[in-house]
Amino acid sequence: MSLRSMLAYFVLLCVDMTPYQKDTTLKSSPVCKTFVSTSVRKYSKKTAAPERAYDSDDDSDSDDERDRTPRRQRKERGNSEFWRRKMRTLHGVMDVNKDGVISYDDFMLLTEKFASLGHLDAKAKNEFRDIMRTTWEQQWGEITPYNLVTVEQYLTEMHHVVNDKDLKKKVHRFLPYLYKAVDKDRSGSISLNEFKLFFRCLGLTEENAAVSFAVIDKNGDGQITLDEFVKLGKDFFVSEKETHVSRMFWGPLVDH
Ligand SMILES: [Ca+2]
Ligand SMILES: [Ca+2]
Repeated sequence: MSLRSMLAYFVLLCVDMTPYQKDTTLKSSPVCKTFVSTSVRKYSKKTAAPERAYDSDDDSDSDDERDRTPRRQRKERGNSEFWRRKMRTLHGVMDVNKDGVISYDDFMLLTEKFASLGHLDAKAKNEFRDIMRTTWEQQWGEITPYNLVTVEQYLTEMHHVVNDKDLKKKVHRFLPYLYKAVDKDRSGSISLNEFKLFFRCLGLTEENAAVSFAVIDKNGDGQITLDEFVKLGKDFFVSEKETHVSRMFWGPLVDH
């Protein structure tokens, strides 16, 4: 018997024995164990469903994990102080004029800042304004002077959203619009300079922008794609893991 056929025989033996491993001494063979576990891993890899575009890689709060958890064991989301800090941070960032509420005025002020700091011409400015209007409507609904969102309202609303199966899927729907607005030169990707300009308009520093950019640009190619932007932006809303990098999406978190 050649060495190759001996090896093949041994491998077959390992596979054949796996259902009976409990009763054999072969189960403790490290070679066999390694082979079997590698095969299982390879098999799982091949047959696993493709990763859902915007689901987190390492976020234990992912939909998949929750779907496998019996209903009675599921924990309500959005009760941790960490999650509340994140939402207060985003509220503060979106409140561009810092009057304590998010309103359409904030979005128009952001448009003005972006247009003037980014030297947008009239056409580009109009496009930016249209995108910001759509972004507002997607996230906040009606454009009226009475549509003002306080921090407490925002926390209550977002708590409801992340605990509602259907609403949670839409939590990130404004992000593609925002992405389009930040992609100033319409190249289809966001450069560090575009991102810095965006952060500057939100009252954040270039250093804040560089940190957030680095974590959002997951493949490190120096450009943020729509997928990278939406994926991490969605994780910001749904993850309760303090170690998850999505916490840096909107700059440093407020203290309390
Ligand atoms: Ca405001
Ligand atoms: Ca990238």
